[in-house]
Parts: sequence; C-alpha cells; structure tokens
Amino acid sequence: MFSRYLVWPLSHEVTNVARSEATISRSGLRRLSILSLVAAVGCAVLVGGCGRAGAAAAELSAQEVAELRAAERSETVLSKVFRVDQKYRSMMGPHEIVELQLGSDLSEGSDDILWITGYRAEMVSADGKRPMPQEFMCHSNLDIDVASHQETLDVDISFSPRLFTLSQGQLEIDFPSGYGIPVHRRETMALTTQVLNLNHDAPKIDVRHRVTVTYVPDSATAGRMRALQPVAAYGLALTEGESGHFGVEAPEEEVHGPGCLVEQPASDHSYEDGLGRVFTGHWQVPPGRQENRTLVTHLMNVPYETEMHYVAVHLHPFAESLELRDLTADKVLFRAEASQFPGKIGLAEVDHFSDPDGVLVYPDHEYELVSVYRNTSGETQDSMAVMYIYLRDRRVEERIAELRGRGV
Ligand SMILES: [Cu+2]
Repeated sequence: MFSRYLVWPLSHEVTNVARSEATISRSGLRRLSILSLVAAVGCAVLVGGCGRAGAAAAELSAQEVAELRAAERSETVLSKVFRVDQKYRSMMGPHEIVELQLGSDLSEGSDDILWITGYRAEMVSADGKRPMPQEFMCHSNLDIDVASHQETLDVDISFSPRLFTLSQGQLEIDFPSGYGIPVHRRETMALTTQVLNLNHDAPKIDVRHRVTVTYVPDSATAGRMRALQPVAAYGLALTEGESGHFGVEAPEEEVHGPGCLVEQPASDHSYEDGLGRVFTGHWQVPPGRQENRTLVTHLMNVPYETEMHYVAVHLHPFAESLELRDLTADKVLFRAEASQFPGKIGLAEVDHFSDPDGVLVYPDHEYELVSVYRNTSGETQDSMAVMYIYLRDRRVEERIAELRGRGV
C-alpha cells in the first residue's frame, strides 16, 4: 500500500532537532537576528500580517504550554537488527520499512484526531538499550498514505507524504508548543530506517534504530493546537538538457535566479521536467568548494500567505551550509550551517529552524535554495540539499474544528 510513496522525490534521508521552546542551535543567535530583521520588514510591508502570525504562540500561557506537554504521549518503535559489516554510502545500506499506527490503546471516537508534536531517531545496540554511534544513521523517514490521510480527515487538500526525515546532524524534531501535524488514529504510516557506514572497512557491528513519535490526542488540547503541513524544498542539479529551472519554460534571471549546476548524478534518482531537461536531487561533488542554486518555488507550492514555523535540513557529509532565500523580497529566510565529525566522514551537527511566531511566506514570491559543499576528501562525494519546511495549515485547522463539532 505504500508504493505510492515512490512518487515522492526523496524516498530518502533526513534530519534532527533539540527539545526546547525557543530552539537555538549552534548558529541560533545569528539566525534569530536575521529573522528579527525579516520580521520587522515584513510588518512594515504587511500591516496586520505579523500580528496574526505572532498571535498563535502568544495565545498560549505558560500554564497552557505545560498542560499540552503533560498530555503528550509517545510511541517507540525498534527497527530490526542491522548487521553492519562493510562500508555503505548514503542510501546504499540495508533498510527496513514497517507500518506504524498511533494511539491504538485510545478510545474510538473522542480520541480519533491526534497531533504529532515530535519525532526522534537514535542508533542503539541489538538489545535496544545502549546508545550506539550516530555515524551509522543514514536516515529515518515517516510517511503517511496520502489517500488515507485525505479520507480519514475528510479533506480535499494535497499533502506531501513525507512527515519527517531525520539523518546525521539532527536526530530530533520538536515543534514549538501548540503546533503539530494532525493525523487520524486509523491512519497507518510507513516508517523507513536505513544504516550507513562511511568510515569502517569491516566493523561487524549490530545496530538498530529506535524511533519515537510524540503526539497529543485532540481531546486533551482544548482546541489550542495549530496545524503544520510539511513541504520539501530540495536542491537539484541538471544532468541532461539546456540549463534552466525545473519546469520553468522561460526563466528570467532577475526573477528566478541563475539556475542550478550542471553535474553528474550520484544515483539514478532523476526527474524530468517535461521541457526536455533531466534533473537529479542526488548529485556528485568533486573535490573543492561547490555552490548550487535551485529555484524551489514550485516545490514549496505555498498555497496562501502563511508562516513557516519549523525547518529540518538534510545534507550529506562535507556540506557547509544551506540557505533558503526569498528572491522576491531579496532576503535570507533561514541559513543552516553544518559541522563535520572530527577525524572521520560524517555530519556532527546541522542547524534547524524553530519559531512559534513564524516567518511569513507568500504564494506569489519566488524561493531559492543555495547549498555549499566543501569536499576535502580528495575524491568525488555524493550530495543532497533538502529543507523540510513546516507551514501553518489553516485549511486543516478549519476542517478539524468542523470534525470536532460533529463529535469526531
Ligand atoms: Cu541524502
């Protein structure tokens, strides 16, 4: 039943996070100053927009935040035991897909709507108890079945199936208090876990993933939750055809930016844009510095003026940074920096973005991703550049309010 996930461009890897209200990772202070500037300019241009955006979080008192936290439940899943006995590049290691359903012990009816508020993935020993090195983490993905999601929530809105991807550098996502992804208790999700080994020739190590999904039943939220919808913006490289942007027939550089790199694919994950061009989301990085720019407006597909409240970033080893730019407003919305494991190949830490007030995004703006890799290995490496962006989804909030009214 999950074969439809293959249409999702990145049947792939992921990101992580830290669990605190105002999440500030390594470069958080610098980022907050950028965002304050963006927010200030946004208010000047859009009277009322920032007031509404800020209200969502400001409505919650410390007491209400504490009540929501106290009502959180979690579901933990252990993958099978993976034997790591050779090197595996990104996406080439053993993997497993299992089905996951939340809240199976909850009562039918009043607890049918669940809000997913967090996701955590860690590598553990075969007995599931001891932590193991995170360098064996390739990724952990949680996907919904879109048709089932639409049917159970009774909405006619397009969703991306990928709810979360966690990979090296960020192994926990915790949304700002009061935000979550609503799912129906009857929905079955797909959990994919995969291992990686870039450093050891024949380690003979047994590891497994321990994945924890945190959620709150709607009945315990007093209607306070705000809905998030994930969208993925990912970098592309051109492998066939004339230069340009994916799916844009007559690009203008001032509006759409310069376009992505012409580069060799690192795997056969390619996408045709119907205009005679072939792109890949998984490309090669030769030794040295590489910068790639991709127009991601069509991938973000912002449905109306709304805010992004969380961004998780997926990069490969040797990545230096990934930036989301609003080309129309000529602003950096979020810049993530990555750090490498000392003395071996792998990402130690990748920044994420978390903000209860959010940053405004617009359906008529153009957006660009800028990735920078610095390959110091002396040989060609593979790369990806993805931002999993969580936008506030007011359409789903309205639908859930109606469902509550019907006693669902
Ligand atoms: Cu990847």
